[in-house]
Amino acid sequence: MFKLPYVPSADGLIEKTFSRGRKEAKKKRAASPYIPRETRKKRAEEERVKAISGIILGDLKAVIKQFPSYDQLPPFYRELLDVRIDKDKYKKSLGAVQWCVNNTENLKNKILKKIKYSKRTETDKITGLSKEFMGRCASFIKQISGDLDRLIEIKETMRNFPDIEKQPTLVIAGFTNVGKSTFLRTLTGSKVRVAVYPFTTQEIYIGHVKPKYLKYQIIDTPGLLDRHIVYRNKSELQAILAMKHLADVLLFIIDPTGNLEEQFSLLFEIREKFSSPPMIVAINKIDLIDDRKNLDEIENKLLKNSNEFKIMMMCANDYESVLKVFKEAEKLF
Ligand SMILES: Nc1nc2c(ncn2[C@@H]2O[C@H](COP(=O)(O)OP(=O)(O)O)[C@@H](O)[C@H]2O)c(=O)[nH]1
Ligand SMILES: [Mg+2]
Repeated sequence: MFKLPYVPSADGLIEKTFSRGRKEAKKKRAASPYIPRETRKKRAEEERVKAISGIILGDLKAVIKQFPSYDQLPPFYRELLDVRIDKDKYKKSLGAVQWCVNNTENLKNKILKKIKYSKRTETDKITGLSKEFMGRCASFIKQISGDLDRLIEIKETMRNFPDIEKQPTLVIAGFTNVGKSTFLRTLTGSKVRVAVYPFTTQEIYIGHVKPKYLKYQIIDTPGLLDRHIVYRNKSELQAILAMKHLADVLLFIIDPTGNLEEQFSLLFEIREKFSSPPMIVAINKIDLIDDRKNLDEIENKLLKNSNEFKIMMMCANDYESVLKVFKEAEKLF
């Protein structure tokens, strides 16, 4: 995923710059006993200004450069971030950091010039310039304190984003116990990865298959796509929306031994929410159905309601059967 920069807090940054400034100035003052004391003092203050500005500019430019800009984020992540933060504030905070960089840079040039053109005997004036620089830099940093805190918070939020790759993705939906996990396990083997979904208690499960050249990502989202939307809180809704950006193909699994009315109504709701990706409906657990007529009935009911999806029969425990469903899905990517 994206690499996130180190973001200092305002207090931390001030502390770090001043102590580095002190250290560099001390080195210069101690440089050589053969250089006149005033000259060493002047060089020391120059060095202090350079060290302080070097750290402020270095740290803050890295923040600006490495922080992903909101508009560049993949839509999936943007959707997730929207739950937590206001995007205008995100942009404003990055702008504020830039403002601090510009001010520090201008002030550094001005102060260094003034020190340079001071006589070395004007030690009070030089000390004053250096103090002025420190005071004003600290004030710049304090003014963006809230922005730095916000960026730290955004960074923490992003750090917890599920690490989802940009690959053709099949998302599995359907009621609990219909066989979603079984399907994922049978198809992708034991290397199913768990990712924690931000802002919800949900975990999502990610597996991969590579039938030929392309690698596909299969995602099982227990707790997200197994209930009606009306029961959702805001975070869950957002997570569902985010899923929408990820899904290239949807697989809706039905358990013919379960409550069909409920399952159908969830199916149509998800069909409506996820209007764009093509969808396959798999009627699972056919090994438990003795009478083939029952399956035909289910199929007919589905077809009567919509012809927007392909309907398949499967047994999620059986690899051949699961693979057949996946091959059908593969045609839709
Ligand atoms: N007989 C039979 N049982 C199945 C089939 N698929 C799943 N199951 C069982 O149904 C139960 C629920 O499956 P699971 O994959 O955990 O459902 P999920 O809640 O949708 O993830 C488990 O006990 C599975 O072993 C199937 O095709 N046939
Ligand atoms: Mg499951």
